[in-house]
Amino acid sequence: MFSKRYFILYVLFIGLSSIYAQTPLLQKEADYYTINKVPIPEGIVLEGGGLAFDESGKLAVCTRRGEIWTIANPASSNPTFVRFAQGLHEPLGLAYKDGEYYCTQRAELTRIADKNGDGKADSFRKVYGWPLVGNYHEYSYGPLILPNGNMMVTLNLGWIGRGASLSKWRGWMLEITPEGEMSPVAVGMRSPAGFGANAEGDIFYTENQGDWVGSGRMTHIEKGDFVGHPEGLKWSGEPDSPVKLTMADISDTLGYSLYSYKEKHPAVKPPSVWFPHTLMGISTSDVLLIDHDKFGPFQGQLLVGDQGHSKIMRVVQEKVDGVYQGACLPFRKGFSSGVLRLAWGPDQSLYVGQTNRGWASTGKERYALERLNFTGKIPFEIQNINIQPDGFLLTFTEPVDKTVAGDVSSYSISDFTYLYRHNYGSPVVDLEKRGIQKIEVAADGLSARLYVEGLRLGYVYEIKAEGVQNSAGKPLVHPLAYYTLNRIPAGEKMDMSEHADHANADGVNTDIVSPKRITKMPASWTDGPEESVELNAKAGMLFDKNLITVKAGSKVKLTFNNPDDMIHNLLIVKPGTANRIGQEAVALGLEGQEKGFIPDSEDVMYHTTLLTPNSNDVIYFEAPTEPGDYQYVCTFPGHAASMRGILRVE
Ligand SMILES: [Cu+2]
Repeated sequence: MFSKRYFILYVLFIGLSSIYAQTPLLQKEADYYTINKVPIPEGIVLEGGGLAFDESGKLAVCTRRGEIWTIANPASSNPTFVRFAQGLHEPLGLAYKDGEYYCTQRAELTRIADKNGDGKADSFRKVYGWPLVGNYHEYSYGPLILPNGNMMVTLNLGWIGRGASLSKWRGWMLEITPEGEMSPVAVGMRSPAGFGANAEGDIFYTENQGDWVGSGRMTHIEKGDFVGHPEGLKWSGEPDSPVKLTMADISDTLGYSLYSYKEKHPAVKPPSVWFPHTLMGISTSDVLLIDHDKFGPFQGQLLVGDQGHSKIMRVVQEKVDGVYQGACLPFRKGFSSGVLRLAWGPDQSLYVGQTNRGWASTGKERYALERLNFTGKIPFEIQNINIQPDGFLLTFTEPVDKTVAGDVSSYSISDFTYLYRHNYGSPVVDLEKRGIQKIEVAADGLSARLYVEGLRLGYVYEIKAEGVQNSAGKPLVHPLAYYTLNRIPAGEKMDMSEHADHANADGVNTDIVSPKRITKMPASWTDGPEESVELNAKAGMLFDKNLITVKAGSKVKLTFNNPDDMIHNLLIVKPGTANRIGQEAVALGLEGQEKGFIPDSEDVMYHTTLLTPNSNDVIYFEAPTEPGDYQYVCTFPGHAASMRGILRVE
């Protein structure tokens, strides 16, 4: 629903974004957060599997080589390392509580203490154990200690060319009491290397791209959830399983997103945040709440590590109708090795445990321990993103220049989703560039509300704000976010009356002359049409039918009514071409209205004219002789994503 003015801005915006892409406008992350090495003495291979501070401020690091090192004065230039324990089986998580360490080895959760006070562990007690078959990929993580003292651990799937649950509870999150009683919590995990709680105490785990996992993601875990990988369902028949789904319930349904699978099985839990593969990171790791105000203007938000990209991302979330969703944003890159573990130090700086053994990382060192310190200078960032009934509200850490922040050419928005299938990863699918219909900048300059029509549930929204500047003319440090949409709140929508295209909008060509639009029944159809079909436009950029079936080669009369308050058209296109034709229609730019948004393409078989509100068009055509799922689509800019259906030729 673009006015002429918006068309001009849209074209401008396409031009500007390519200029921005070439200009080094990004401010330096290091001006706000500095990375500082904790010097590791020669001979210690500190592949940081887990980090935990005791009450004295001493840091303990468990390593993938089976040691635990305590580090006194880790913020000093000469910290003291003591080997506290050794001989553990690749511990990948460490926690500290009441004078004892809790460490997850491959096959058990272990309680470790120094009883005689000599600085070295002398007490090792199994809290709970689980079987292993010895597959290299059977990693175990945790524990996360809950406020009630119970502990959460997660068990990685094995790998045999695909994720496989080769021993009991692989692919699960388990809750274990200090007395060693275990209850399975949730299943469907593949490589759950990171998990943590938010400010409300809700638990989130991160997943890496892989089989059945289209891209990195973070999912809110509640008892009884199935989060996507079917292998762990091998154990759902166990008497204490809270999940009733079976492996047979999950089939490889190409082209179907995890979000839409939820409609089949309510136990399916789609992620609260997708981390688009390569665009944001490639291997999500630890999750840590920013639980204090000494780390910049992001208290209450989450930090998520990325092993392969040697960086840390920031996550903002909100709960809509009881369901979490939110966005990931870049935060700080440039660590020396693969970022695996995060922990707050006593000085409220962030300690980052790193390793890249087995998985190469951007930071080339084999292992590292670094601190991230806030310089005290507030970065100009997107502070938060909140869903609106009709778009997004972006909040900034500093007042913006209201003129540029109110200009649609300062932003670009696209949406897409991922396939849910057995294959390793998913391409970005169903990508659409979305128009922004209107922007309202708050009087204080601290937020901007972006109106985006036709939001799609289960999709990821790439939001770029490359043109936004603060009052000093500086751009955002990171003008990029990916928002995962699970719910749209009810509520009053923005008044669009000034911007709506009403009937008889000028410049609309309502009588397109084209050989693909036959508006009079051909004289040769002496017995009339063989099939008559009728379609209506529906509010919300939809057709009233998603499927129409006709016989191959039949003579069809198609009536398209537009009782809606927007302008629409209808194109019948070859199978699988609706996305591209929709994009080509947008690319017509200023010519679009004159051409009825009908791209000059062989893939467009038939079409109507552009229909203003309360008008209709009747076209006659012969159905293709080749059976198949042809598509019909409205190519008015911004509509093609949702306004489409299948013309099934049998
Ligand atoms: Cu339309």
